[in-house]
Amino acid sequence: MSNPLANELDAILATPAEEARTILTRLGVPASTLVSRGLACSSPITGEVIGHLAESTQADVEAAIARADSAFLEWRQVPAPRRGEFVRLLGEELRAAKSDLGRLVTIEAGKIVSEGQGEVQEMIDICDFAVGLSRQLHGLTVSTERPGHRMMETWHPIGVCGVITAFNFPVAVWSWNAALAFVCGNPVVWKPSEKTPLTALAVKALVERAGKRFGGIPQGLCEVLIGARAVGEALIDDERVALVSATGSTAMGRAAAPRLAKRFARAILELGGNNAAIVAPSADLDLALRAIAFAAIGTAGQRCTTLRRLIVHESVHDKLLSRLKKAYSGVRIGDPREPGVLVGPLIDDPAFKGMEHALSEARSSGGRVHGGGRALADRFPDAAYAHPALVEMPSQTGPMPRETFAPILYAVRYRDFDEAIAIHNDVGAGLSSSIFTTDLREAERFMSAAGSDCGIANVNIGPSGAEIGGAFGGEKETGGGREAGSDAWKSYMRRATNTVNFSSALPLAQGVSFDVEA
Ligand code: UN1
Repeated sequence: MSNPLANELDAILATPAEEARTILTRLGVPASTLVSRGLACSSPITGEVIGHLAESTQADVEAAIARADSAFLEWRQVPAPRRGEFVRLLGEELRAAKSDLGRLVTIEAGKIVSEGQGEVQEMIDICDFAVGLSRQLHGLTVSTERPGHRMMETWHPIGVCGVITAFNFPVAVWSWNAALAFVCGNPVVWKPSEKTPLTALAVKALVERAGKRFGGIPQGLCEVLIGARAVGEALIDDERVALVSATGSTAMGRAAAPRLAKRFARAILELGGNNAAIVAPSADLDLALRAIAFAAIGTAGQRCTTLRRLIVHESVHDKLLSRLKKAYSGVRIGDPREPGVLVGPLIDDPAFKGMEHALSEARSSGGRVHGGGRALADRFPDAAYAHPALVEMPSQTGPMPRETFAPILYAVRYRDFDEAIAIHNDVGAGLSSSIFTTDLREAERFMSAAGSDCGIANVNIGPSGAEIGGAFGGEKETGGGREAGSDAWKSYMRRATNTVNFSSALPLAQGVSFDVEA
């Protein structure tokens, strides 16, 4: 059936591929970067190919790491506030390019316009944060037991930082790592997801612009590698890469972690989440409903912080679920560039199949599925649009304990608060969590040592949409890494403990005496 509004919009909007190419040129990516063979870059909006990129060969990886390694020798000597000035300029470039880069995120990752713009805003925010930090990379002085001595901690740049990012936050996650790495004195070698390499190249062009305005940055300070798993593995296994920050699935982290451990490299892992919200009897349901909808349906369920499990008190369960079903059925799915659309496409067909598989498993485990299934198949035959699904589960079984990277929200009932916490924590992942309650005791218990076991525990807001001021990451199968705010910068530096004797005696610690005749 033809939809007149959709047809009209089709006429106004250029195809994603046309738009992407125009934006890339405007952002300074040479047209010759797109070649006729190699890695196909497509837009999930229509499934059409935007262009191809030459994949980095082993020799390219080797050369990029070598350049980064020599950039390190230079960059670590630049005073940190001066390094901050470079990041300030990068923030300026991002401000100027926000609308274009955000649009490219929409085209390449499929998120709606305001989320694409929001992702670039997150980059700007972390740049601002890092600029301030560049004047506060502070150590401690520590009281020493030895007279005439001073003991202190000094923080030094750690070396080349490898950053592996996922398709769903194709640029922001790089910036959380890179802005800190740069001010901390480190070069960055970035392997973006092979599903979203164009946004990475656009960011690299902006880094180069900032570098020129800075008066030149060392060659190799910001490298981008194009390719899939083999490229990531080369980065992970290279002795010159001091730290690898990797965002992706728990399966990816399980493969990466032992390889990094084998060579004692530092790892910042930000892996799967299976985030839940507890909805207590006293919850403000109007507020909870809006928060739940954004957290579960937003970004088409493809955030690592997406809300995937609802644990609802039996007294409010039916009321909340019936309102949610209504919200789910009214949500507009479509081309994420169109105003009013709240749900864009899934990244690709395997993602849709994963969703279908989880839903059929939920059905066989006694779940009642509302929604789900393919959407807009006529209009976008080569893309993967899905109706978000709400699933009433008899208990936390079937697919519910694991993460499916799609818009599926499972709901179970609880009777008492301890039971809710037990269900909440009884999954492998430990990224983000929420409670909706107006009962102070419940809120505090949820955030206490005996409450949520996640890296993020929120009250009366959903689990997604974290801002950069707080350290971001989670426990258990989420990998334990922390990026962005708070004191996450310490991961990008090595700490030296320095003890200085300014006396002419040589007292030994712990009262040890060791007198040699000299
Ligand atoms: C991710 O999905 O990998 O908290 C990161 C949020 C965002 C970041 C998500 N600021 O939802």
